[in-house]
This record gives sequence, C-alpha cells and structure tokens, in this order.
Amino acid sequence: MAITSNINPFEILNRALIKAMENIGEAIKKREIFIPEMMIAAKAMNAGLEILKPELAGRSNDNIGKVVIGTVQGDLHDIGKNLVTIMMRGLGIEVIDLGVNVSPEMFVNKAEEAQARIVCMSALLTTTMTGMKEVIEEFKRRDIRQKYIFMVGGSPVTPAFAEEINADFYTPDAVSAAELAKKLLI
Ligand code: B1M
Repeated sequence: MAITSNINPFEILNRALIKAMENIGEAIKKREIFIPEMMIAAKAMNAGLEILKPELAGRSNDNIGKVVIGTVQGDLHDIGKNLVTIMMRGLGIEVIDLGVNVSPEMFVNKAEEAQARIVCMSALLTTTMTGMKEVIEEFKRRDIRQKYIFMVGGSPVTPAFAEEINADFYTPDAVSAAELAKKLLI
C-alpha cells in the first residue's frame, strides 16, 4: 500500500519499519511485551524488508568486489545485517552472507574461500560485540589480518570500540556501510 502510494521507500523503512522496532525495544524494556512478541515483530520486519528490497536497493549488474558478512557468535539478531546486505548488493557488491551466530573460524574460512576483500560484522548485544575482537584476533593468529578490511556496526557498537578492537571502519547504518564498502572496493 505504502509502495503503491509512491511513498519514498527509505521513509517507509525509517519511519515505519525501523521506528516500529525501536518501539518494540522500548516496550520490552518496560516489560509491556515479552520475547515471543519480539520474535513476531522481527518476523514481520524481515517480511517487510523482503517486499521493500527491490525499492530500496538499486539494481546494479556490476560486480565490484566481494564482502563476507555475518552476525557474530552468540548473537541471533539479523535484521540490521540483512539491511546492510541488501544495500551492498544494490551497489553491485557480491555479498556472502554467513548468517547469525558466526564463529571466528567461520569468518576466516569463508573469507579465505571467497577471496573476499572486506569482512563485515554486526552485533546487537553488549555481551556479543566483544566477539568482533575475537574474529579479528583469529585473522591475526593466522597471519592474514592485513589482507582484509574490517567493517563493524550494530546498535551497541561505537567508533571508539571499533578503534579499540583494531577494526578499520565503523558505520552507523546500512546505507553508509554500503557506500563506504563501494568506495573501498573501487
Ligand atoms: Co533482542 N535485544 N534480544 N531480539 N532485540 C535488543 C537488541 C535490545 C536492545 C532490546 C532491549 O532490551 N531494549 C536488547 C539488547 C540489550 C543490550 O545488549 N544492550 C536485546 C536483548 C537483551 C535480547 C535477548 C538477550 C533477550 C532475551 O532472550 N532475554 C535475546 C538475545 C538472543 C541472542 O541474540 N542470543 C534477544 C532476542 C531477540 C529476538 C530473537 C526476539 C529478536 C531478533 C530477531 C532477528 O533479528 N531475526 C530481537 C529483536 C527484534 C530486538 C530489537 C527489538 C530490534 C532489533 C532490530 O532488528 N532493529 C532490539 C531493540 C532495538 O534495537 N531497539 C533488541 C532494527 C534494525 C534495522 O536495527 O540491527 O540496529 P539494527 O541495525 C541498524 C544499525 O545498527 C546498523 O544498520 C541498521 C540500520 O540501517 N547496523 C550495521 C547493523 N549491523 C551493521 C553492520 C555494519 C554497519 C551497520 O557494518 C558491518
């Protein structure tokens, strides 16, 4: 309905879908809703994203480079990561999406297998964001840290945290992540 009414897709995303998730976050804090409701909301959000996907992303046929992306170990939040993936693909970046709860070993193995240039990590929990450091440490242990550019994001992540864990770039949202990745790849 909003799409056929020609409402800007980014307005639909920011003012309806993301705003709704913020409300859900507030409601759970106040104990007005519980985990099952939060799961229903997340399902609805991912379904909404699927519908909005063609409107949000451009339709580039270029293939400007490879990125692997995942939500770090112990973390099941995938909506932000999915949004980053949609935006990057729209800009002609080949994105290998490793899903959620991705171990450091999996990040390394998949990045090497794909010969990716950028490793993107997402975390939504203060308890799991430290997993980003473990991923970078695993690349260092295998002596391949310098081959890759590390980008991090997710609501608890900050530029200071990115610097502390030796990531290369922090971006606050999916659009800036995709635009930066494009700049880095071309
Ligand atoms: Co969870 N959860 N959750 N949850 N959940 C939060 C994050 C929370 C803030 C809610 C709250 O208490 N107010 C809180 C975290 C508190 C904290 O750590 N500080 C929380 C908690 C506590 C939990 C559990 C521990 C609850 C429990 O079981 N007791 C549990 C943990 C499970 C686990 O992961 N092990 C849990 C579970 C869940 C569900 C499974 C029910 C569900 C997720 C389902 C799914 O993702 N498929 C869920 C949801 C939906 C949320 C909220 C409501 C919404 C998250 C979301 O999708 N937002 C969230 C409250 C909130 O955020 N206000 C909450 C929309 C999305 C577009 O935003 O992911 O931030 P976001 O992505 C943004 C940017 O951050 C950025 O781009 C996007 C915008 O363009 N971005 C990147 C993200 N990744 C990036 C990577 C980049 C660059 C930018 O570069 C690589």
